[in-house]
Amino acid sequence: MARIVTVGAAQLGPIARLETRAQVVDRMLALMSEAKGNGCDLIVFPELALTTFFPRWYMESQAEIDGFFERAMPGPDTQRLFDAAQRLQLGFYLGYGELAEQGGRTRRFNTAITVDKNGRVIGKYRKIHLPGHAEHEPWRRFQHLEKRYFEVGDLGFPAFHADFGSGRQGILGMAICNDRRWPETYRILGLQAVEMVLIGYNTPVHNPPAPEHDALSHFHNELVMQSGAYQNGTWVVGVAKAGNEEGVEQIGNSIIVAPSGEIVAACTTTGDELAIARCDLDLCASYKNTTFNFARHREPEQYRMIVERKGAVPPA
Ligand code: CDV
Repeated sequence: MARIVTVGAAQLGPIARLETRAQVVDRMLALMSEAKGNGCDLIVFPELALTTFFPRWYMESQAEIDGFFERAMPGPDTQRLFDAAQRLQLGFYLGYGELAEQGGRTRRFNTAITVDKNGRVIGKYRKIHLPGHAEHEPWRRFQHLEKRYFEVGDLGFPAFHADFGSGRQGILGMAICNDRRWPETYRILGLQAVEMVLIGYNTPVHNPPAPEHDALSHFHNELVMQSGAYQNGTWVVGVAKAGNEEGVEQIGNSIIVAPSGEIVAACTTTGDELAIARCDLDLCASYKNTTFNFARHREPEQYRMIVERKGAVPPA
């Protein structure tokens, strides 16, 4: 039986700084209902989906910063998402700021979880590639202080099994925003035979250190996810928090990419929107067993020699 999994890319439009978690969860529940009505098995929300993208502001008060983090998952505001998953028999990916008490200290991560249709967390990932800066940089139109507010994720890139029912099992992986620009993200998951990579993001159109890239923001968004999908024979679902959020224009361009590298579904607005695709997980094998048959064609020994040499061959 074909392993067809119907997936919804649940893009969110802007979230205002004063918008409450409860208001955002209401918007997410509306997208979950729509997804269910369209036969979805899984819905993917953006990075830091429960609040505005707070790293755009320099804040000194730890209490204010911590107001953007979740201390429990599910917590009082997010329990409704888990209940809806069970009621609708619909899994979801959710990005959020995680505040964890670990080893006697408080740690903060940019985190994503995947929850199955029984409301059980089946995968957890903490963002590894943190972009931006750690100190206030007043020359920027807006800040990008992920290096200040989060620690580098400590869970690696774990692939995990998901059961969609009716004999449809698959191997999923997660990444968050800037991770999608790095080939290592997909390759590490590819080496674990991943069949679908779920990615939420918040990407401003304007890149303060390199404004010459602004006009290419959609092209680069598609380029990295399409090549990551093709080169690893996997589906990729990339979902934006989009639109003008607190004066910062963010790209939408949420897409679902097939293992061929082709975009098979896309959002066309910068608001709350669902793009849906029927994803045949068996299509991955056509790439994993041929062009990207790692066991047959990868040459890790050769790569190691190049890495150990640390740079180009010295001039003769
Ligand atoms: N949230 C992000 O990781 N955003 C980055 C921006 C700063 C370029 C991104 O790669 O989209």
